[in-house]
Amino acid sequence: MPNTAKRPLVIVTRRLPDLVETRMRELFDARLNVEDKPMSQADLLEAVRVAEVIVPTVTDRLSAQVLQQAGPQLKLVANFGTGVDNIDLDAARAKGIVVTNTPGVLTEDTADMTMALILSVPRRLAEGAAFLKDPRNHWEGWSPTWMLGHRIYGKRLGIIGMGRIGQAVARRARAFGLQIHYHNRRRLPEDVEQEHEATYWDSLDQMLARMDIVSVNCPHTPATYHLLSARRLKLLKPTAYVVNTARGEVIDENELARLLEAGAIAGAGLDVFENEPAINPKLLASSRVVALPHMGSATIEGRIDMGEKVIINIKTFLDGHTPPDRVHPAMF
Ligand code: 8YV
Repeated sequence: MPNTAKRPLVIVTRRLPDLVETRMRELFDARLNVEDKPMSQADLLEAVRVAEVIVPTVTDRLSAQVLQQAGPQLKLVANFGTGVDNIDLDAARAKGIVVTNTPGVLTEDTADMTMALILSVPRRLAEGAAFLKDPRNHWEGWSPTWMLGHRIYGKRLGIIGMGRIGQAVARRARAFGLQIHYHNRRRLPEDVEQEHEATYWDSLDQMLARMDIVSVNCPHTPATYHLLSARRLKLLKPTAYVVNTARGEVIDENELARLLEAGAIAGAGLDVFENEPAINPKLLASSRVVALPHMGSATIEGRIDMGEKVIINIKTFLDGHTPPDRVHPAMF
């Protein structure tokens, strides 16, 4: 007897890996975005009016204004991504809409990208590669004082946000001989601190003034908006480097660009920006900056794992259980 039970309408806002989309089609009345054209505000409004489940990404703003217009049938927002700053969690809760995300499966990939930036910026990797690729340049061979960067081994790394990704960065950075320092909402348990040989700084100001490299690995929340404010960025040593693979909104991007242009900060490795996809042109023009288009978790394995987590969250919820990756506003 064919299963005629009406399948839930699941609207997926962006193109997902084939494997994931195929599975979704099998399980749900899945409305997919095969062109991968980002949804407009009007598309999002239409989606929340008809969908039982919506699967947004970082490019979809589910603001209070959008969620307030959601129909009574919308019960779950299953975010394709760990960061949920694209969703107004309080508005979702007020509408009785459950929100889930995809933590854990992109931790190692994002930590790898963070480490790649920590290694590449001080050593001017992108500059050297770009020099050879530019046909206008003529390399005359090795020189003792050319393209000199700064040593990474033995330097002080300050991690802001010592969650899954922050700790995965610490593991990698220790292997490169970096000293681990961190600032976090709460101090880590002693055994975890010891595991990372990490020094806790209750004062972010004091940590910033003493670090050689600062890595932003905290979520973007009202409390972390411009955590690296203009005032705090000025605390950094002129030889310091800033790396951000979390969210651009955590840093005052215009001030960072100004300080880099003035030579008051040595360099930056940025995978995220305050107003993506717009990027302060000074950052792109600066040879001190390695800028990447939000690729932190951009591995096929990672994106398939994220999709599978979304499917598990939806199925568990539809089966009447609490999804494994339910997000509570208090978590952020
Ligand atoms: C995602 C990310 O690819 O998970 C996150 O928070 O920033 C990226 O890994 C993006 O959010 C997709 O929505």
